[in-house]
Amino acid sequence: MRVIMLVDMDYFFVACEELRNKDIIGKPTVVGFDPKEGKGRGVVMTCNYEARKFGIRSGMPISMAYRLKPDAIYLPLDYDWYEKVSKDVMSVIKERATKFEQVSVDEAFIDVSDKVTDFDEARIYARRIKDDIRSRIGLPCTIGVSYNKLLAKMACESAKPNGIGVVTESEAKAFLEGKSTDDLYGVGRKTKERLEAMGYRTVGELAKANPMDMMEHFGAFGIELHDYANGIDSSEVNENYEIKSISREYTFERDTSSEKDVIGAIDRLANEVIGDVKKNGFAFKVVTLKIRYSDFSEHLRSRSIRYSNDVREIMNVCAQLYRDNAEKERKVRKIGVRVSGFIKRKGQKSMEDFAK
Ligand code: DCP
Ligand code: CA
Ligand code: CA
Repeated sequence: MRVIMLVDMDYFFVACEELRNKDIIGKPTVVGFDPKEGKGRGVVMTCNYEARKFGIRSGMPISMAYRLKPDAIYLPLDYDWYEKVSKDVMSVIKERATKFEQVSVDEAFIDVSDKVTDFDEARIYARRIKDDIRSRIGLPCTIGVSYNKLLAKMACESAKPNGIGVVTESEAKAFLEGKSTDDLYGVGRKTKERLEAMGYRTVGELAKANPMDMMEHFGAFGIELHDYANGIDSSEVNENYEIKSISREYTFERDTSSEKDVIGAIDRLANEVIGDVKKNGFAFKVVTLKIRYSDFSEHLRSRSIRYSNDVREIMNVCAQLYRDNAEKERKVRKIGVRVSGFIKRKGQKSMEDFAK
């Protein structure tokens, strides 16, 4: 039996603000762009449930939120703080998981199949995780529990806020039946409209669709949708693997003692390395040069710098390391350039794109 959970923090950014400012607890609070007395541009990133009572929602123009509740508390975004809290939350969740997959700042899937024997135990286990997060971090969350990711996510949505939602195999059909199609993973406004045009309004109706029909309209995604509607999702909780370093090596055709050759190789390698660094949205803190001599002995030299994603930084540090450390009388066979000590650079996050 598989037991999958989705842990999602409640009203996350505002909850983070509450952690460091007890005065706002219980009062309608919005995190987002400055409303400037209703003239502000930009959107609401999130708001607490008190603010939601007035109709305020994530993604809504901040000016509209202001019209709905001008005397709510409006706070600016502080990603650094939310990310710090997020890290702490994730490490608490991870401790209880066999497999762990973070899906956003405030949300993670875990596989706990080998921690419990049935869904009664799973509910108790979820309660323990919830209590851990409450007592160690001080924040509320909601946990969805089921036998696959799709239903764990949906169970979580239904149990918000501050809840635990369990959907067992025997409950799945009834749970799904009345849901709207856009409650299914991957169904947005457009797909929902297309499904409606085909006569499917609820998940229950979609479950009875002819899979071939779905295939014709949506391709492989159609089959997936039909599976989802029937509570079928075999995807695994994927452990996020973390990139620790990025490196490239170059072996000279003929061993060399020419500084010009070595620096030239360093520059080319640095250019390749920086491509991967940027693709991942990283900045690095450590630069390492590896030198292998013709007798196969190897020397590694590293230097810590201020966070950077500048190719010239790699070139300069490596050139310096080479000049300071290389044994000039020996011939070099191979050169390696490596960067490590990453942080994700800002401006690479989808939520910031969303904020623009
Ligand atoms: N967020 C964002 N951009 C979005 C949606 C959300 O930057 N389009 C941010 C603000 C949220 C956080 O991510 O606090 C988590 O998003 P959720 O969708 O999980 O929403 P909340 O945690 O705010 O509320 P809920 O209690 O409904 O989960
Ligand atoms: Ca959340
Ligand atoms: Ca979330």
